Amino acid sequence: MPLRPEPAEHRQTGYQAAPVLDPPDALPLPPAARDLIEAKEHLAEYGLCYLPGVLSANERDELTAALDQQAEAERSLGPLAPPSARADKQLVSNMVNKGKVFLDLVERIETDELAGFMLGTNFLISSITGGMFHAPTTEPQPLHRDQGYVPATVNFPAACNLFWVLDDFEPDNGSTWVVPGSHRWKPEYQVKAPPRGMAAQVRVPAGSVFAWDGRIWHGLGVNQNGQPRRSITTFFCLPWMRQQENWGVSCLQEVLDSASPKLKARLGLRTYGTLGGVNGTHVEAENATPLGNSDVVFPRYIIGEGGSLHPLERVHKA
Ligand SMILES: O=C(O)CCC(=O)C(=O)O
Repeated sequence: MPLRPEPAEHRQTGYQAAPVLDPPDALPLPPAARDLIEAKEHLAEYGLCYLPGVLSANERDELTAALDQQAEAERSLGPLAPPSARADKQLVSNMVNKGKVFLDLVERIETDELAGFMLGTNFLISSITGGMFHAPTTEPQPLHRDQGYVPATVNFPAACNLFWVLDDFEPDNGSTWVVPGSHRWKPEYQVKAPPRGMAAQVRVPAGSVFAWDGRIWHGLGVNQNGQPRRSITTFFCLPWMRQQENWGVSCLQEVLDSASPKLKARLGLRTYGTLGGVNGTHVEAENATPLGNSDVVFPRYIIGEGGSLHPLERVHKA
C-alpha cells in the first residue's frame, strides 16, 4: 500500500448546507421565520430568511431618526457630499463612524446567530450602510451575488447581508428581487446572472431582520411610489477575507476607544490565526497566544528604516 494521508473534515464553520439544486431551479419565497432556529433553516434551504418583530417600535424610531438626520447632513455637504448623497437612492456608507445606535446592531443576538451560522463565530463587519429612496426610480439593479469576487467553486457562504428593515419592503417601493435557492446551484450557474423571470420580489415588514447568503442572486427593485424604504445593511464576511470598507484607515479612533472587545473583534482588531496583527514597538499584551486569536494592542510606534520610530497615527475627529 502506498503511504497516503488520512481524509478529514475541513469545514471552518458550523454551516450545514442543503443539497445542491440540479437542475438550477428557483424555490418559492420562504414564509416569515418564527424564531432564530427556523430562520437558520430557511437560510440553509432558501439562502434567505426574514424574522419579523426583531426591532421594537422605539428601536425602529431611533434608527430611522438617526438615519434621516445623517442622510440629510451628508446631502448638505455640497461639493464634498459623497457620490450617492444626491441620488434618488441615497446610500449612507461607513456607518461605523456615524452613531452607536448603528453599531449596536452588530452586537445583537440575531447578528451573532444568523451571521455566525453562515460564517462561524469569528466573522467580521465588511461594511455598514444606510439606504433610502428620495424619489421613484426607473431601472432595477442588475441581479448579482454579494460574494461575486469569491471563486464560484467556493460552496459555502463567504459573506452575508443582514438588512434591518425600517419601512415595509413592498414591490411598489422597490423591495429586493431574490432567486431563492440559487446559493445551492452548481458553480457554473453562479457566474452569469440568471434570467430576471426567475427572481421574485420580497415583502418584509418593518422591524424585521432580512438576511441572505452571499451566494444568492438578488438585486434592488424599482421604486414606483417614491416612498423611502429605509434600511440599515450590516454586511459581514469570513475572518480571512478583505472587508468592504478599509476600517484600518477609516474607522475613527474615538469609535475604537469606546468599542467593546466584541465590536473591536468584529472590526478586525482581533487576530485570526496569523492574520490581522499590527507590528511595531514592544507592547504588553496580556492575552496574546502564539498561534491562537488575540486582541490587537496598538504599539506606540511603527519601526521604520534603521530603527526610526514613527508614532502610530489614527484618524481622529477634526
Ligand atoms: O437594497 C436592496 O434591496 C438590495 C441592494 C443590493 O443588493 C446592493 O446594493 O448591492
